[in-house]
Amino acid sequence: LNVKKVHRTGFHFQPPKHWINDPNGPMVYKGIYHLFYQYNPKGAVWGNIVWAHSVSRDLVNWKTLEPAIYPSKPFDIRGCWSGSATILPDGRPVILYTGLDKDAVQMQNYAIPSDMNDPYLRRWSKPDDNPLIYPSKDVNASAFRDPSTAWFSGGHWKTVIGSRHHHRGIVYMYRSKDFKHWNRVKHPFHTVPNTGNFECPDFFPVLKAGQNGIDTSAVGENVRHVLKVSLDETRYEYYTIGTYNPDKDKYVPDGSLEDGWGGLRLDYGNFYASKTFYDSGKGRRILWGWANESDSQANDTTKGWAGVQVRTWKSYDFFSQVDDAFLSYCRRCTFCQTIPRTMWLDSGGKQLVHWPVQEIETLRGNKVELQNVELKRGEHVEVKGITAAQADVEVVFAFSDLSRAEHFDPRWGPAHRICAQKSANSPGGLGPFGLMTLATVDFHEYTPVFFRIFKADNNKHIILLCSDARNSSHAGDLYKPAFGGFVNVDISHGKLSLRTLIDNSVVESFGAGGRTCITSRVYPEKATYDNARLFAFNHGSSPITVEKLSAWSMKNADRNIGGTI
Ligand code: DQQ
Repeated sequence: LNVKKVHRTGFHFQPPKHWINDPNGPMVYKGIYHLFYQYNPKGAVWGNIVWAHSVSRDLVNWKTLEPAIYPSKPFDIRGCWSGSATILPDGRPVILYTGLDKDAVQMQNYAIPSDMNDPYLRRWSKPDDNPLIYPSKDVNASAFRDPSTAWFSGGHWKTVIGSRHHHRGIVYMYRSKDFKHWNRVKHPFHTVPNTGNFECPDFFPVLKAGQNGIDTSAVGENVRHVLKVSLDETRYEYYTIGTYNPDKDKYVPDGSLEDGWGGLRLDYGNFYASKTFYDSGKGRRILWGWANESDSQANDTTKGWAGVQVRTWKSYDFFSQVDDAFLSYCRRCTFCQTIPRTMWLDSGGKQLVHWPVQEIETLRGNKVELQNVELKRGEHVEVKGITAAQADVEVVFAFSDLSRAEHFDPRWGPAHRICAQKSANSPGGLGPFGLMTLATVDFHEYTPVFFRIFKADNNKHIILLCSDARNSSHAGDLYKPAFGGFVNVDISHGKLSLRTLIDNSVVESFGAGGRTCITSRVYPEKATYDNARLFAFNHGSSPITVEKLSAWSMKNADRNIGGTI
């Protein structure tokens, strides 16, 4: 397999070797963070899935422990798939996960720590009264998985599970008085036609005001609720914000901004199977996502322009032998988790905002700054003096003439399609301007992250953020999509901010303070290590100013097998 060392990440979570996928059961217990994740201990492709286990005191440096949950019982002999952790009121953690029996029937099991005095919770046991939830006849037993963190309200524990009926996505809710005996709530908690399977549902409260998080069981006047699902077919995730009635167990999503199936994307790039947890020590909600190499039906539409040869995950059958089709899907198989993000409700109440956890800043090393650099049409400036292949960049762009924004035509279609049609090199009015990351000095390879500002018929401005991998690598047989998302932010003060974490094969960007996030996985051949450069650029006809740019070399995080934390 073509797993290249230069593409290993320096500070994104990645095991020393082999395949990883979904983050599972993240939690904090007695001051130690636990991250479990879907892992193949035997190879660099999906298969033999166990719950690998790592612990950390700062969400940055990790110690790898032995797998916590692996196939050993009739109720999980064919796989220990995704799930979540719940901290019970007396402080004990419980894991809910999906097990597959010998016939590949999917069911929900629980596991508890074998030794509560071990601060690392290395060993987990699966009590004999498993499975807790077996699929009833009217449930699709091959699409019944990924139990969420349970919450307690109205005298019951509740969890949601992803499923489908034919092509209709379904989130089921189950209720229990004692965490042992679970019954399905009659009405589906959420269901949408023509979506395909819902995976990894996550349901949690967010405070109406401020950036703090709140316990998963919180209800009341000061909170709204968020439901997120991962769509198996597109490999994208969507969320809605809505109102949850804990007595009737009904969730009613707001009719708000829509990118698809009535929801918004958490991240517009390589990001899947995400999961949040409440960090009780620091009072924040933290989001983990899997930075996969995904593909989507949506991206099929860009194929014509991009000439990218793509294959969908659909073509891979979980139960078949790994075949050529899969290997060509999994181009580099250097999957990792995104940087954990603190997440809160935007002050307008219509979307979530995320931002890399503050602790990641402890890896910042050498710093360089640019101030008030004007960039006229076609100009760029190099950010010298940092390790551009492994860096953290924060920049504020300023512009004065909003009248230069081009007219927006609604027929252009979704954001990613506009990013594919209007590349970083296609001159515009206001924009494209942004960062050229992982660039060779001659711009033969580069991954631009940039804004474009348009004006709609109603005189409102439309802001687009793109992260375009199409020129990221000379290697041919790669999935190199142009990703894009609209940014819902007021620009009347003439400024837009961007933060990008660059990590060898990851370009993880946060537009306008984390309102629109895009993660790109890229595999440059030449723009690696010291050959990678970083530039700020403007290809719009209107001049812009790099008001302030701060960039730091990023040190490696410690992700050792041994060691202490
Ligand atoms: N990955 C797990 C499933 C989940 C899927 C299997 C999402 O539990 O639905 O590895 O990536």
